[in-house]
Amino acid sequence: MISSTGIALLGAIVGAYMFLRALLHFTQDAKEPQAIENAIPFISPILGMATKGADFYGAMRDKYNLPLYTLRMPGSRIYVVNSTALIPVIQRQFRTLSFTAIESKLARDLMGVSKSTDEIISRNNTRDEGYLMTFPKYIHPAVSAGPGLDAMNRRSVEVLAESLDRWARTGPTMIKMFKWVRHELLMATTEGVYGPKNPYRDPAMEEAWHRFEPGVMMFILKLWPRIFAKESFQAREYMGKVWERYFEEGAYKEGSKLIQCRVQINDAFQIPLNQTAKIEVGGSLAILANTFPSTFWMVYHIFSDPVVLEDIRTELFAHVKEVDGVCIIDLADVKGSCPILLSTFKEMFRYNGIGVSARIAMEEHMLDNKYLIKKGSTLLIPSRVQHTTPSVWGEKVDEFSHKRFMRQPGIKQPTPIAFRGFGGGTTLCPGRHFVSTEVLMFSALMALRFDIRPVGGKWLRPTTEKSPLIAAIPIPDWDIDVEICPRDDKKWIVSFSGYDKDMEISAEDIGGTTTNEEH
Ligand SMILES: *[C@@H]1O[C@H](CO)[C@@H](O)[C@H](O)[C@H]1NC(C)=O
Ligand SMILES: *[C@@H]1O[C@H](CO)[C@@H](O)[C@H](O)[C@H]1NC(C)=O
Ligand SMILES: CC(=O)N[C@H]1CO[C@H](CO)[C@@H](O)[C@@H]1O
Repeated sequence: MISSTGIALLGAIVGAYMFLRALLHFTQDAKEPQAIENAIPFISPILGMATKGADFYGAMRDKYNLPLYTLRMPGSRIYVVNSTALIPVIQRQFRTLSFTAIESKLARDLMGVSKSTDEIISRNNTRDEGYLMTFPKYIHPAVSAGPGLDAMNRRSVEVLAESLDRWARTGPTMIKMFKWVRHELLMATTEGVYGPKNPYRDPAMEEAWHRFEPGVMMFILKLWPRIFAKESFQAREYMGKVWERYFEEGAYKEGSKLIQCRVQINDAFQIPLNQTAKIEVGGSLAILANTFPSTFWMVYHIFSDPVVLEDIRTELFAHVKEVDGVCIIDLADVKGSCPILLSTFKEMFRYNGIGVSARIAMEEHMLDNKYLIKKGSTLLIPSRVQHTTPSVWGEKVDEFSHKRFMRQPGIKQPTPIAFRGFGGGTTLCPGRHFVSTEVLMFSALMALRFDIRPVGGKWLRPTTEKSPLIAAIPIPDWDIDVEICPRDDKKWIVSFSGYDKDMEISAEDIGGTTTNEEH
C-alpha cells in the first residue's frame, strides 16, 4: 500500500518532470543544434559531466555522432563542437563568439582585481580598442621569435642546465618525479620571466603557489573561495602582496621583455601597479599551470619506452660535440632540428590533452548558416574530441606514436586544425613558444645526461581522473618514485645561442590555415 503522502509525492515528481520536459521542448528552437541527454531535463548533462569528467565529450560524440549539439543546463545552454570543419568557422566569428568575454570574467573572479580595474579590463571587450583585444599585440614582441623571447629562453635554459649539472654531480638520487619536475620548471620559468628579483626565489612563494593552484576552479565557479577554498584564497592574497612589492620597487625593469610589456599595457590603460600585482596571479598561471604536467608527461613518455628514448638520444647526440672529453651542445640547434623530439612533444599534447576552448555568444548567431546559436550561451571545443577522432588520426588513434607528427614521405599529415594542444584562433596560447622551448630543453637534457629508473622496475602510468579540469594537460593522480642516474661524469657545456624562427606547433604557426587575427 502506498500512503496518500506517497501518492502526492509521486504526483509532484511526475508533475515536475513533465513540466521540465515541456519547458525544454518549448524553449529549444528547432534551428538550434539538437539537444541531447534529456532523460532528466537540465540535470542529466550535469550528472554526465560529474561522473565522466574529461571523457564526457568523447562519450557524447560516440553516443550521438552529431557535428554540434546542445546541452541544456539550468539557466544556460552549452553548445559542444565535434566537427573539425566547424572550428575555423567558429574562430572566424571572434567578436560574436567571444573569448575575451570569458577572459574578463576570469580577471574578475580569479585575480580579484578592484571594481575600477575590472571595469577597465571589461570595457569594449570584444572591440579592437579594448584591453583584452589589445593585450596580445602588446606582448607579441616578447613571446614570438626575436631577441625578447631568446633572452627569456636563454635564462631559463641556463637555470635548467646548471641545476641538472648539480644533480649529475650528486650521483644517483631517488626523487618523486612530478614534484621534482615541478620544482625544476618553476625555478627555470620564473627566473626567465621575472629576472634577478624573481619572487619565487623565496620558497614561501613557491609554497604559496602550490596552495593557490588547486583552488583555481573554486574562484572561477565563484563557489565562495574565501570560505571554501580558504588556503587557496589566503595564498592568493599573500602572493598579491609580494607582487605589489615587486612592481612598486620597479624590480620588473630587470626582468624579461614579457613582464615589461605587461606593465606597459597596464600603464597605457591606467591600471595602477597595485592592480598589476593582482593580475600577476593570472600571469603566473599562464606560464606555470600547463608547464609542469607537460614536462612530467614528456619525461614519462620518453623514459618509459626504450624505443622512444633510443630514437631521441640518437637524434640529440648528433648535435653534441666532444672536445677533450668535454661535451658541448647548443640547445638552439636542438630546437630547430630534432623532428623526433618535436613530434614526441606534439604527440604528448595530443595523447594527454584535455583542454577545452570556450566562447560566449554575444548575440544571436546563425553558425555556418545552419545552426542557431542563442545569445549568452557558451560554445565549447573540447580538444580531447578532436584528438581522438579515428577519421583524422587513423586506426592507431589510441596509441602513443612518437613519430606521428614527423613529415614522412608518402604519409599524409593529419589536418593541423585537429591538433589543439594550445587552443586556436584568439585563444591560441601566446606563450606557447616560450613554454615549449623549456619543456623541450629539459626533456633533451634529461635524455642526454640521465637514466631514469622507476622504483620496482616497471613504469606504471598514473591515472588522471582527479586532475582539476582547469589545466590543458592533466596532473597525475599520484607521483612516481624514480631514481635518476647520471649517464657519465663528463663535463658538459650547454648553451642556447638564440633562435630567430618560430617553431611549427599549431595550425597558426604552419600558416595557410583558418582563423582570424592570430597572435
Ligand atoms: C565528428 O567529427 C569528426 C571529425 O571531424 C567527423 O569525422 C565526424 O563525421 C563528425 N560527426 C558528425 C556527425 O559530424
Ligand atoms: C592602489 O593604487 C592607487 C593609485 O596609486 C591608489 O589610489 C589606491 O588607493 C591603491 N589601492 C590600494 C588597495 O592600495
Ligand atoms: C567604440 C566604443 O564602443 N567605445 C566605447 C568603449 O567604452 C567606453 C566606456 O564604456 C565608451 O564610452 C565608448 O563608447
